[in-house]
Amino acid sequence: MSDAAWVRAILALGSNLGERAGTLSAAVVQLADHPGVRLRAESPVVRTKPVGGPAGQPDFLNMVIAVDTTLAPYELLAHCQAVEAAHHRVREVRWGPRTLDVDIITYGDAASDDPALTLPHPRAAQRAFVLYPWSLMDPDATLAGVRVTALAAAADDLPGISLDGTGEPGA
Ligand code: PH2
Ligand code: MG
Ligand code: MG
Repeated sequence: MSDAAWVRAILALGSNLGERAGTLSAAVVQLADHPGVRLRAESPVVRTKPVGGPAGQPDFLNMVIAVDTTLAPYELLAHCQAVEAAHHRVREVRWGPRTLDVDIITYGDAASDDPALTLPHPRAAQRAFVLYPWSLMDPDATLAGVRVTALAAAADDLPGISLDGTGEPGA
Protein backbone atom coordinates (compact mmCIF):
# COMPACT_ATOMS: atom_id res chain seq x y z
CA MET A 1 0.00 0.00 0.00
CA SER A 2 1.30 3.40 -0.96
CA ASP A 3 1.57 6.21 1.55
CA ALA A 4 1.93 8.80 -1.21
CA ALA A 5 -0.31 11.79 -0.67
CA TRP A 6 -3.13 12.36 -3.09
CA VAL A 7 -3.34 15.94 -4.30
CA ARG A 8 -6.40 17.47 -5.96
CA ALA A 9 -5.66 19.04 -9.33
CA ILE A 10 -7.92 20.85 -11.78
CA LEU A 11 -7.22 20.22 -15.47
CA ALA A 12 -8.71 22.19 -18.38
CA LEU A 13 -9.20 20.53 -21.77
CA GLY A 14 -9.81 22.24 -25.09
CA SER A 15 -10.15 21.16 -28.71
CA ASN A 16 -10.96 23.07 -31.89
CA LEU A 17 -9.77 20.72 -34.62
CA GLY A 18 -11.06 17.34 -35.72
CA GLU A 19 -13.64 15.30 -33.85
CA ARG A 20 -13.67 17.65 -30.90
CA ALA A 21 -16.20 15.95 -28.62
CA GLY A 22 -14.73 12.50 -29.20
CA THR A 23 -11.24 13.84 -28.58
CA LEU A 24 -12.26 15.32 -25.23
CA SER A 25 -14.02 12.20 -24.01
CA ALA A 26 -11.09 9.99 -25.09
CA ALA A 27 -8.66 12.35 -23.38
CA VAL A 28 -10.55 12.16 -20.09
CA VAL A 29 -10.30 8.36 -20.19
CA GLN A 30 -6.58 8.54 -21.05
CA LEU A 31 -5.84 11.09 -18.34
CA ALA A 32 -7.51 8.85 -15.74
CA ASP A 33 -5.81 5.70 -17.08
CA HIS A 34 -2.79 6.00 -14.81
CA PRO A 35 -2.22 4.40 -11.39
CA GLY A 36 -1.36 7.80 -9.96
CA VAL A 37 -4.49 9.58 -11.25
CA ARG A 38 -8.10 9.22 -10.11
CA LEU A 39 -10.90 11.07 -11.86
CA ARG A 40 -13.10 12.81 -9.29
CA ALA A 41 -15.38 15.08 -11.31
CA GLU A 42 -15.96 16.31 -14.83
CA SER A 43 -17.75 19.39 -16.10
CA PRO A 44 -20.18 19.59 -18.98
CA VAL A 45 -18.60 20.30 -22.37
CA VAL A 46 -19.13 23.90 -23.47
CA ARG A 47 -18.73 25.50 -26.88
CA THR A 48 -16.56 28.62 -26.77
CA LYS A 49 -15.36 31.37 -29.10
CA PRO A 50 -11.58 31.36 -29.56
CA VAL A 51 -9.73 33.77 -27.27
CA GLY A 52 -6.59 35.17 -28.92
CA GLY A 53 -4.67 33.40 -31.65
CA PRO A 54 -5.19 33.71 -35.41
CA ALA A 55 -8.46 35.16 -36.70
CA GLY A 56 -11.02 32.78 -38.12
CA GLN A 57 -10.06 29.64 -36.21
CA PRO A 58 -12.90 27.27 -35.33
CA ASP A 59 -14.86 27.39 -32.08
CA PHE A 60 -13.50 25.32 -29.21
CA LEU A 61 -15.10 22.69 -27.09
CA ASN A 62 -13.84 23.12 -23.53
CA MET A 63 -14.28 21.24 -20.28
CA VAL A 64 -12.65 20.88 -16.88
CA ILE A 65 -11.95 17.82 -14.75
CA ALA A 66 -10.91 17.31 -11.14
CA VAL A 67 -8.41 14.57 -10.42
CA ASP A 68 -6.63 13.32 -7.35
CA THR A 69 -3.04 12.44 -8.13
CA THR A 70 0.12 11.10 -6.57
CA LEU A 71 2.13 12.49 -9.49
CA ALA A 72 4.39 15.46 -8.78
CA PRO A 73 3.48 18.61 -10.74
CA TYR A 74 5.99 18.03 -13.53
CA GLU A 75 5.05 14.35 -13.74
CA LEU A 76 1.42 15.37 -14.12
CA LEU A 77 2.45 17.90 -16.79
CA ALA A 78 4.33 15.17 -18.68
CA HIS A 79 1.27 12.90 -18.45
CA CYS A 80 -0.96 15.68 -19.83
CA GLN A 81 1.51 16.29 -22.66
CA ALA A 82 1.61 12.57 -23.47
CA VAL A 83 -2.18 12.59 -23.83
CA GLU A 84 -1.93 15.69 -26.05
CA ALA A 85 0.68 13.90 -28.17
CA ALA A 86 -1.59 10.87 -28.51
CA HIS A 87 -4.05 13.18 -30.24
CA HIS A 88 -1.39 14.38 -32.65
CA ARG A 89 -1.13 17.78 -31.04
CA VAL A 90 1.36 19.80 -33.05
CA ARG A 91 2.79 22.92 -31.42
CA GLU A 92 2.88 25.53 -34.15
CA VAL A 93 1.13 28.87 -33.67
CA ARG A 94 0.76 30.16 -30.11
CA TRP A 95 -2.94 29.96 -29.23
CA GLY A 96 -3.58 28.55 -32.69
CA PRO A 97 -5.99 25.74 -33.49
CA ARG A 98 -5.25 22.42 -31.81
CA THR A 99 -6.67 18.93 -31.63
CA LEU A 100 -6.16 18.84 -27.87
CA ASP A 101 -4.85 21.16 -25.17
CA VAL A 102 -4.62 19.97 -21.56
CA ASP A 103 -3.60 22.60 -19.02
CA ILE A 104 -3.00 22.22 -15.29
CA ILE A 105 -5.06 24.99 -13.68
CA THR A 106 -4.35 24.21 -10.03
CA TYR A 107 -2.30 21.58 -8.23
CA GLY A 108 -3.37 21.54 -4.60
CA ASP A 109 -2.42 24.90 -3.16
CA ALA A 110 0.85 24.99 -5.10
CA ALA A 111 2.11 28.36 -6.29
CA SER A 112 4.92 28.54 -8.83
CA ASP A 113 6.18 31.17 -11.26
CA ASP A 114 8.23 28.71 -13.29
CA PRO A 115 7.46 29.55 -16.96
CA ALA A 116 7.39 25.81 -17.74
CA LEU A 117 4.56 25.29 -15.25
CA THR A 118 3.08 28.39 -13.63
CA LEU A 119 0.64 27.55 -10.84
CA PRO A 120 -2.14 28.40 -10.64
CA HIS A 121 -2.39 28.77 -14.42
CA PRO A 122 -1.50 32.44 -15.06
CA ARG A 123 -4.52 33.28 -17.23
CA ALA A 124 -7.21 31.01 -15.79
CA ALA A 125 -8.71 33.72 -13.58
CA GLN A 126 -9.64 35.75 -16.69
CA ARG A 127 -10.87 32.90 -18.91
CA ALA A 128 -14.52 32.00 -18.87
CA PHE A 129 -13.76 29.00 -21.12
CA VAL A 130 -12.07 27.52 -18.02
CA LEU A 131 -14.03 29.21 -15.22
CA TYR A 132 -17.55 28.65 -16.50
CA PRO A 133 -17.36 24.85 -16.94
CA TRP A 134 -15.44 24.68 -13.65
CA SER A 135 -18.26 26.59 -11.90
CA LEU A 136 -20.81 24.14 -13.33
CA MET A 137 -18.74 21.20 -12.04
CA ASP A 138 -18.22 22.75 -8.60
CA PRO A 139 -20.23 25.87 -7.76
CA ASP A 140 -18.24 26.33 -4.54
CA ALA A 141 -14.80 26.21 -6.18
CA THR A 142 -12.37 29.03 -5.57
CA LEU A 143 -9.25 30.15 -7.42
CA ALA A 144 -6.70 32.08 -5.36
CA GLY A 145 -9.41 32.69 -2.78
CA VAL A 146 -12.06 34.01 -5.21
CA ARG A 147 -15.14 32.05 -6.23
CA VAL A 148 -14.91 30.81 -9.79
CA THR A 149 -18.57 31.75 -10.32
CA ALA A 150 -17.65 35.40 -9.67
CA LEU A 151 -14.53 35.20 -11.82
CA ALA A 152 -16.52 33.63 -14.68
CA ALA A 153 -19.17 36.34 -14.49
CA ALA A 154 -16.47 39.01 -14.84
CA ALA A 155 -14.56 37.35 -17.71
CA ASP A 156 -14.69 39.05 -21.12
CA ASP A 157 -15.26 35.81 -23.02
CA LEU A 158 -18.35 34.67 -21.07
CA PRO A 159 -20.81 35.89 -23.76
CA GLY A 160 -19.12 33.61 -26.32
CA ILE A 161 -19.96 30.45 -24.39
CA SER A 162 -22.86 28.10 -24.97
CA LEU A 163 -23.82 24.79 -23.46
CA ASP A 164 -24.33 22.97 -26.78
CA GLY A 165 -20.95 21.30 -26.50
CA THR A 166 -22.14 17.73 -26.73
CA GLY A 167 -22.36 17.73 -30.50
CA GLU A 168 -25.89 16.35 -30.27
CA PRO A 169 -28.32 17.72 -32.87
CA GLY A 170 -30.51 20.42 -31.41
CA ALA A 171 -28.62 20.40 -28.12
N1 PH2 B 1 -7.02 28.04 -25.45
C1 PH2 B 1 -6.06 28.91 -25.66
C2 PH2 B 1 -6.29 30.21 -26.28
N2 PH2 B 1 -7.64 30.48 -26.59
N3 PH2 B 1 -9.91 29.95 -26.55
C3 PH2 B 1 -10.90 29.10 -26.25
N4 PH2 B 1 -12.16 29.45 -26.48
N5 PH2 B 1 -10.65 27.89 -25.68
C4 PH2 B 1 -9.37 27.48 -25.43
O1 PH2 B 1 -9.17 26.35 -24.90
C5 PH2 B 1 -8.30 28.36 -25.72
C6 PH2 B 1 -8.62 29.61 -26.29
C7 PH2 B 1 -4.68 28.61 -25.28
O2 PH2 B 1 -4.50 27.36 -24.83
MG1 MG C 1 -4.29 26.37 -22.99
MG1 MG D 1 -1.58 24.12 -23.01
